[in-house]
Amino acid sequence: MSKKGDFEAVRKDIAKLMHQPEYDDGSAGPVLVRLAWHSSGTYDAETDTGGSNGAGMRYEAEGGDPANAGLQHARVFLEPVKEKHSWITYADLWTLGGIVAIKEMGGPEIPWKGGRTDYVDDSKLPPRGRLPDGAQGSDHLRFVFYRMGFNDQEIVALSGAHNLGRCHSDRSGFEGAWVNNPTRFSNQYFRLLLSLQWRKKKLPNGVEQYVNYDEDSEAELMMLPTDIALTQDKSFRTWVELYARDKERFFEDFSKVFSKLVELGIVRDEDGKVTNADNERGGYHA
Ligand code: ZEM
Repeated sequence: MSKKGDFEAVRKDIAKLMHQPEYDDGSAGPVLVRLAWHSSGTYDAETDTGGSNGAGMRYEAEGGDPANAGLQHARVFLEPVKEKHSWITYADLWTLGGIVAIKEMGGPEIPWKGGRTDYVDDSKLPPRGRLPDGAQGSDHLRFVFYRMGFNDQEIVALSGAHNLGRCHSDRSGFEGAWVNNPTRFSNQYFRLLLSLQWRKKKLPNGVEQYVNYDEDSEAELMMLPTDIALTQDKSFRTWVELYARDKERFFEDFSKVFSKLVELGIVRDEDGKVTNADNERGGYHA
């Protein structure tokens, strides 16, 4: 147990659980990043619903959304940290988990502040279906990410997270990793999007994705239809090209946009204190 508010102690314990030799590519990092993203990415700016406040994924309505399949692994990885630092809210822990994971995998430092609540406000619950569908194209990406309040540049920067981790046919139906070293944060994803030749492949389960046919590469790599859409849309492509050639710029922009992502729906006063989180009523009310 640490002192309430000692996020440094929490960060250290999250960093320690990164190494998971039995899991996927040996790291809990990628799935932790996806947990942070999915807990935040349900936000709708217009109705001010969804977002990381409330940690709604603990409950079936949100946790059982097919888009969140597999994220229980991330939540299980973080459970010992919650047990040790019981004062932290899940909403803070899940967003901080992604921030620490990115840093541990060689990515940028990302500004993060605590203060999210685990109180579930029924009037703020997001309906299912708000997260993006990898089988779609650029119109869908704009529809989903503009709803959260992001622009084209931010959509492309955020997509750079696909440097990390992989698709699992038993979770999303897609299969494989985007890059050869999926536990190292870099701009490789953007470089491969432009440098390899991608062709459509139908998997045995009927799902269509793109694979490269570069015979020299170590393994077959993949892209989602939404990833390929970034190279086909003129406005998106400009940013893909920039991030492919300028890793520093990608790191800088990714840091800003990921920080914005985990703040969606969080309101703070001048001192950074969250003003729209009810932490007295921490539990779920149905
Ligand atoms: Zn993802 N993502 N994502 N993503 N994502 C997957 C995996 C990961 C989309 C998507 O459909 C999928 C963002 C944006 C978008 C990560 C981070 C971020 C998978 C594979 C799919 C299908 C899931 C599986 O089978 O396990 C779509 C359509 C997106 C729209 C642009 C954003 C934004 C992210 C963070 C900033 C990460 C880290 C993974 C790898 C997870 C893992 O378990 O390895």
